[in-house]
Amino acid sequence: MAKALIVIDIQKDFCPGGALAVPEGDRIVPGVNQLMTEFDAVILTQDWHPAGHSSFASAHEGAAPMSMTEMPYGPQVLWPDHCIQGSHGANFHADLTVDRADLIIRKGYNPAIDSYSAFFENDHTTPTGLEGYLRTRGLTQLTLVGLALDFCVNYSAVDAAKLGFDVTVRSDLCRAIDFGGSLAAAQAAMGEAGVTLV
Ligand code: VGL
Ligand code: ZN
Repeated sequence: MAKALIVIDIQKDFCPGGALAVPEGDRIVPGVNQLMTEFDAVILTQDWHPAGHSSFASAHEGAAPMSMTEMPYGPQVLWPDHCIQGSHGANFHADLTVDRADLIIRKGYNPAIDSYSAFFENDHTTPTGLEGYLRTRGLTQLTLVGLALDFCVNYSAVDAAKLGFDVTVRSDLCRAIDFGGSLAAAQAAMGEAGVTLV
């Protein structure tokens, strides 16, 4: 049984000054770097959208950022443009120890579907391939950290638990957007799925 640290979306656009800044998003970087030394494998995820992505408010006429829409796969928050492939804001935070990563998995590249989870797109069926990578390497104990606790960390943790992995979320090494009750809903969803929140 090997242990993997999964570091969710610690990118410039999710840190103060970025396009979709998570309050104090940058504060977790030193602790995450330090935690990397305790794991058999370190995996980074990178939100990676094409320009004009369907999760951007700018792609929907008259829609304001942070409003809701209905997609064929369910309700979707419309975000400000962020993490556009190859852009400055899509880069990892400059102080994150990227060299320690065995795998960098990108998500959100499908123009028609958002992907909060590191395991499945928001249709909850299209896989990213991460499950197969973890299973073939025997990485069954997962610890998740990163941004944002109430969106990508939450969706990733719930999917991992449903897939049968042993999942811990280090909430001290996460920060939340906390929009419209999203943090409380995320905490409840993770608890229900059997995720250990510490
Ligand atoms: C995220 C909103 C949109 C996240 C990504 O990393 O939590 N949130 N895209
Ligand atoms: Zn995104």
